[in-house]
Amino acid sequence: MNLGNKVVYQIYPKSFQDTNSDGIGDLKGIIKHLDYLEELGVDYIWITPFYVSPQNDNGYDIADYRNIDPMYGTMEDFDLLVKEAAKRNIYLMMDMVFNHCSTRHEWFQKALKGDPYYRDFFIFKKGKNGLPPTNWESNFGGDAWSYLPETDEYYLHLFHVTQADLNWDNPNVRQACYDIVNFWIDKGVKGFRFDVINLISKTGVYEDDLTGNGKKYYTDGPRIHEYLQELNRNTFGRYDDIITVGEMSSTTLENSIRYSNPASHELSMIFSFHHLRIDYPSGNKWEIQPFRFHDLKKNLFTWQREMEKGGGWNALFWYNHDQPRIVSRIGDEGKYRLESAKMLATTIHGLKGTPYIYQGEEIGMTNAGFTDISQYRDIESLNYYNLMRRKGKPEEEIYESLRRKSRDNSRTPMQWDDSENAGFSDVQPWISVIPNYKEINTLDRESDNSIFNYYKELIRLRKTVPVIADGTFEALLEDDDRILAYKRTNSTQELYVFCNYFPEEAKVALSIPADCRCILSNYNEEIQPGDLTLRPYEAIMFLRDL
Ligand code: TEU
Ligand code: CA
Repeated sequence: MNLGNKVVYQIYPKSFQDTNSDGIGDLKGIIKHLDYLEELGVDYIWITPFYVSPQNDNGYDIADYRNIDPMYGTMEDFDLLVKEAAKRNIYLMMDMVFNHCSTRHEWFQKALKGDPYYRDFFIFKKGKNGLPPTNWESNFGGDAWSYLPETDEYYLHLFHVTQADLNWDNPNVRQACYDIVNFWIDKGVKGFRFDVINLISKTGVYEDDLTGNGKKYYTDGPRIHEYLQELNRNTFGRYDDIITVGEMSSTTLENSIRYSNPASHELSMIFSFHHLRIDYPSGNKWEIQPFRFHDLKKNLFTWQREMEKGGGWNALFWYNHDQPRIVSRIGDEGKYRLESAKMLATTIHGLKGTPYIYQGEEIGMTNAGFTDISQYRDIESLNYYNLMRRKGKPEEEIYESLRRKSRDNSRTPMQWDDSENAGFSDVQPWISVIPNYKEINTLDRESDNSIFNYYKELIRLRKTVPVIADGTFEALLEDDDRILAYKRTNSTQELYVFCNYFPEEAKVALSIPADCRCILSNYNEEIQPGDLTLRPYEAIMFLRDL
């Protein structure tokens, strides 16, 4: 399959479209907008978890992997969604959360009752002198272990206390996961996104991490490649029309190549997050630091170059449901919202890999702008707020971090139109709508100049200009302080991409061949390839036939 000309659209169902007036998005809401997605031109929709779940982590805490949470609809709705999407050449990518399951899952419930078969599905350990077995921290803050007085033991949870880690070293756990994947394949699913999948192989060493938070004892663990190959062999690897992507938390380049090189028979591609560490180099996401443009270029370019060299494949993205909106983060959500949103899109959609668009990105949605803790819903954000309050951090500083970094920034309702609640629901939504929906909404696609139409054009170009899908990558102007630029080449074409990341003008210190023609400009102009000076947040793509 040619992964280079596919585009994936990510849907956070809870915030996409409500159709039964409970303030929560649902599967019928996705069906309602399939024409919109077809108009945009995407090939796959990745829908974040909508299985039965107590929703402590908005569905990433799964209690039953084979049923739809009634809040989202029924299996009939799901079957209809698959069918209606396929009519529009759109296929479903399901989110598989196999590092952990909800403590409400029957596996964990049986384990708690002492059933030895299910006890071995999880990681139970004795404490040490009244303390947890190790000093590891949960990714959401606080201990990674919770105490069970009944048996005087702790269980491991790398995320929320209600998300118990599964023991992948147990072959029964692996088989149970493969059966789930096959269940969804039989239902017509053509893609899988595997949540934090590089954390499933623990080293088996349970000791204090004296230099970190425990990550080194479970990231890219000793049997990870073996497990992914086994997963591939037993499930999607039997078909040639299924795509997969692994969410690879803090992985290395070397492993990224192995995970996604077709010769390893693991996954089609991976999400790595190094290019998003650009405003928190320390690794503490709540820290507020200026955006480091050179770090962004260095990380993006390194991954482009090295993945190409090693035969790996990148999933290309700016953000998802765990990250703030990119236009607010490194673009300009005010005066240059249109220009900067299009410029950022140009960077991603010209690169080598498979682009992902997160719902609302295609209309330039902004961060939430919440001002009170009562508006936040995300478990990580609430944990952070409570922990910091306890530590005595000034409230203003906590709010500033949340305002910039909270995962809720990208989880507010999709802004469909300028009617009440942005057309998302006719009742008060589960999380507040951003008041700017009156100006920022999908009705903008009636204007040629809209961000939506620009994304549509980027997708069309990827499907019609072969060098975008298959060209090699070469960085240009690497030391430039304002411009991100690169070149893609195949046997018949050259593509040049120039992006100005700043509100000041930037002179392009490079001349490109005179027979280049401009195929895209975020200022809507036919730009000539001569001496170039980029205007604020300007982006240009030039094509040359060889
Ligand atoms: O995210 C994994 C992950 O690395 C993030 O949770 C990250 O630690 C956090 O967002 C930093 O702010 C995946 C899902 O995308 C996320 O929504 C889930 O909460 C998490 O796994 C647990 O399943
Ligand atoms: Ca609903």
